[in-house]
Amino acid sequence: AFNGTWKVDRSENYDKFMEQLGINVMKRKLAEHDNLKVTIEQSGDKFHIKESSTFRNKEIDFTLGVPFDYTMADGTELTGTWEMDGEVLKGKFNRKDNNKVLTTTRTLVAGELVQSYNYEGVDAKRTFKKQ
Ligand code: MYR
Repeated sequence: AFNGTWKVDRSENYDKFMEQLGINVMKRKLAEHDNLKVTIEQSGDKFHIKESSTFRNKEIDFTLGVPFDYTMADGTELTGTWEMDGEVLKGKFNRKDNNKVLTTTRTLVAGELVQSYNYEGVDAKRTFKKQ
């Protein structure tokens, strides 16, 4: 059900979230307009993700429950795991530089893909429309 190409439509509190991550104001301004597009191909518990934005194009493979490394667009390295909880994808990642936890979820709401983010007490949300 997550399969498809999803284009970011709107963000909530994303600037505050990035600020909490320590991303400087110039990068945050650019990131607000990153035109993020995520293509998700799921087969069983394996996912292939194509991420495209004004920053980069990147492909990621992971298996539910199996830890993997991911580098954020600002260069921050994470390691962690996605798991499925009912209809919700739940991700728990640790920053490699300070070991702090970043959690994220993906869920389908009324035909849109909603991704939530939390880092050190700050929540954000980005909503994607199917292309
Ligand atoms: C994926 O499933 O798309 C790959 C793994 C994603 C890991 C967590 C993503 C957190 C992204 C935070 C963006 C911070 C702003 C630069």
